[in-house]
Amino acid sequence: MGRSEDLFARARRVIPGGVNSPVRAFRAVGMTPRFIETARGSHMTDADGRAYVDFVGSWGPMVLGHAHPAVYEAVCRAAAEGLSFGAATEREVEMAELVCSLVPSVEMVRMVSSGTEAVMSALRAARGFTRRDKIVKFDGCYHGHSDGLLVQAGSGVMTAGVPDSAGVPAGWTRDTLCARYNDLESVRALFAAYPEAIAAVIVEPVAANMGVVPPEPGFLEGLRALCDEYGSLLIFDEVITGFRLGLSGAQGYCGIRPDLTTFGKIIGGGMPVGAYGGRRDVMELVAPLGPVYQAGTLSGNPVAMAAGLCQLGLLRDDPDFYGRLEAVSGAFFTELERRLRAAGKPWRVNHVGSLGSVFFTGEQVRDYASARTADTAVYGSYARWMFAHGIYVAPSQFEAMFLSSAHTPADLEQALDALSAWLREIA
Ligand code: HOZ
Repeated sequence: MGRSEDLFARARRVIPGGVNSPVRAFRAVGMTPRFIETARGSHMTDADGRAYVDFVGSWGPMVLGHAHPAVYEAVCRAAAEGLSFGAATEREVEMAELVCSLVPSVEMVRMVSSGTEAVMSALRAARGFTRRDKIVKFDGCYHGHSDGLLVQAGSGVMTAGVPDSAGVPAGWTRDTLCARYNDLESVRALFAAYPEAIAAVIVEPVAANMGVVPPEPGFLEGLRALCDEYGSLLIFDEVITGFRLGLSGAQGYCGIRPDLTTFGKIIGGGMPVGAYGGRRDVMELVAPLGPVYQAGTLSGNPVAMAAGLCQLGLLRDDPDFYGRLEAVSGAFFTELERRLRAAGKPWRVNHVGSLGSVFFTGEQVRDYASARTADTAVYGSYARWMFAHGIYVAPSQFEAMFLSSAHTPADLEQALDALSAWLREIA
């Protein structure tokens, strides 16, 4: 038995399922989890000394690769000054100024510790502002694990094949309305049914938790118009897309201005950070300025702020960063799809910028229903092969592949060669 198996056996005795987050249990691909010891650049090494080219990147934040030397330095310097104060610091001001300067729709921003917290708090602000209770989310979009949002959620919930979570009282999801991604009519119908009750529409502007599903032309524009028509707020959950698709996230990429935006781990360079922000008149309702309460000792943690400031600063100071990353990623995903076609497979590759997914279905994937037509057994076969050949892909069909600026042409070739070898194996 290898060390990862040993560790997993120990873990299962004391941690539910042996892991601290369900997807990383690898159940969906019929494997035991890899226990990671180190990560540098585009590579990770597990407890058995096996090296992988990493296409998960801690689920997004490692856009510069793992342990970037400047980020590491910034973290060490900050740690030497103290790990947590539970008090205001200059770095938090710098971070807020930086985010507001990079994302035009964000006039004020509040730091929290995770994407889940960011979304939960943004919805509270939206409800406080509009004095309405209902929210609209989309089937297959994932917004963290707070009670009201575990309805037809993507990511781990979708991977486990359960529409909702046990332990969430029915009353807590009564005000959560579900619409279909890329289907404006389904949203319009909800507004028609509840014209004065919907506080906000929350959406992943590029869905990346049912695999990657791009918004179709007009979808985000239509959401903006409907929210304006009915006096609701539009919230972009940019936990995955923020600072990944560009300095102003998916909203800059797609040219839509939401009222509120949520960010996640990328804003902390991979450390536990989230943030929510947006219109000044909404954010001014947050305590202590207003009656919408939200707080946290670890919010704006000084070490996490140092990591995030350094990473965001590097991204800002390299004017062609996103252009280069997108060009390399686009070529990679296009070649991946070409190899599937050459092998006579109808499978689909959806991609936007440095995010992509191979869907093992012949259907065009544009929403939750079509994503669910993917053959998860084939995904399992593909993932096991990729891991065995040194490629760390998401251990679930319903997650994204993340490229970083640290991926070299040799890394990408290794992944493509592994895919080709698997296609020959299953031919
Ligand atoms: N829900 C995360 C991806 N969308 C997975 C988190 C993890 O397992 O670490």
